[in-house]
Amino acid sequence: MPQQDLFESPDYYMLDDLLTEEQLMIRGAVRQYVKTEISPIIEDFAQRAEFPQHIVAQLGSLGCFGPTIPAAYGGGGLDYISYGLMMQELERGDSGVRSTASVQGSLVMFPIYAYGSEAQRQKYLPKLASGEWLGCFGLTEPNHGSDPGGMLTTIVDAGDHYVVNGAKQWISNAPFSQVAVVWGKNEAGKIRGIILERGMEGFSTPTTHNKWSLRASATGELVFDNVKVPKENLLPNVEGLKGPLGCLSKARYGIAWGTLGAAMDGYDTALRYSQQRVQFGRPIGGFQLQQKKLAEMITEITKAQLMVWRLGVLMNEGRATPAQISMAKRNSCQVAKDVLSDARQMLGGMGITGEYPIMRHIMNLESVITYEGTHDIHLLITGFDITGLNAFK
Ligand code: TGC
Ligand code: FAD
Repeated sequence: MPQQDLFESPDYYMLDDLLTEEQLMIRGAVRQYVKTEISPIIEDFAQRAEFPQHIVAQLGSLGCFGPTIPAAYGGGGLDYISYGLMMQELERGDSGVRSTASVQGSLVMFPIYAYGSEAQRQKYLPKLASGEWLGCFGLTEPNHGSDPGGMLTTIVDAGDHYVVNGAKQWISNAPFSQVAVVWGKNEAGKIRGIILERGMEGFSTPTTHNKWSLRASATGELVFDNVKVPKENLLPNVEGLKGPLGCLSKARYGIAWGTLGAAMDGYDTALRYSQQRVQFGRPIGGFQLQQKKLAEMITEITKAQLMVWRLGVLMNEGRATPAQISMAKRNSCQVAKDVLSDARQMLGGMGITGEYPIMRHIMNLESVITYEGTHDIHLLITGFDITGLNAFK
């Protein structure tokens, strides 16, 4: 059985002073939800590699889907720091839970809101916001991951409908989704987005098995075999790679906050363990080597907290650049990986068990550091931004 969830978030620089009453209340509500509904079940679901499908409705009623989408469409109408705090708390519970919310809010609801017709907004957004429907986002293909611009999926105009052909791989939520936002090329080679629904003939979502990471999140393929899609399902207001990349900016921002939640959980667990675990007649937290680990963990977490808070302010002002978001996503992933690796060592043998969340977080982060742009790709985005020289191709 996992330990009781006693999590307290570290706040070494009193950053809570920078948060509004509303933001603190939202964080508190999601934290409480994670303690009561996620922590008691998540280890078992991860061990069984099963998606806890019942959390979709719970996350919807808590307002975790599309928190920045206007309330008129079922969203929360909240600011970006509130959104970040929600992702932090969800990922503190499990990266897969945060993934479910990131995909639904930033990768499915956002494109329908930002690029969709009014009819599409009315039809899809309220059901996605409430969790009645789950959505997924199909960009990556078997032969085009970091280089999505080379995608082979096609969306061809067939008169009174479109025909979609191709395949997407590594798609979060796919096996349980009612709705898929899919990116493909038209006859002119231009990237367009289109909404597919479960049940369309020729559309299937096979599950991806044998993952050692994100085991409590469902991953699958999207296979399109001459799928006939109504004309009104095309997203009318965007063309080109900037469409899907614009969605990724929102999701990457959420991950920058989210992975810090996992890091905080590692630090909090290791700190508490070090005060209780006695070796050589003393709590191990009294040994210098363990204090070095804890001191470096809290230093890195504090630096990263400042970075994501400032990024949140820039997001709220509409001034954050994609490259700034890349930097924060990359940094938070690295901080989380380093903190959790040290935390695992501090727990000795107990660190590899499901009694504590550490090993599950470590495994999850191997996906998080890869999806939404790999660690290398985000470094190259920074390199391009500061030098003006493109090192991708
Ligand atoms: P490039 O020529 O640089 O850009 C094409 C157009 O896009 C614009 N753009 C952006 N727009 C908005 N937001 C961004 N973040 C943007 N980045 C670029 C750019 O200005 C340009 O616009 P325009 O008007 O000139 O056409 O494109 P490129 O082909 O050279 O590729 C650049 C690169 C490598 C950075 C990009 O393709 C990339 O980011 N690759 C990584 C792929 C990726 O992140 N895939 C994620 C798949 S989804 C996922 O992983 C979900 S996991 C979900 C979960 O479970 O949480
Ligand atoms: P590749 O692009 O083949 O990269 C392999 C290696 O080469 C990496 O280290 C990369 O950094 C490096 N590399 C590539 N290009 C360069 C370069 N120019 N210079 C230097 N190094 C380079 N995608 C979706 O569309 N929707 C989803 O919901 C989704 N969910 C996912 C869930 C999970 C669990 C995982 C693991 C992935 C998910 N993805 C999703 C896909 C994810 O975005 C891709 O895996 C990721 O973008 C990397 O693509 P790739 O796996 O094809 O790796």
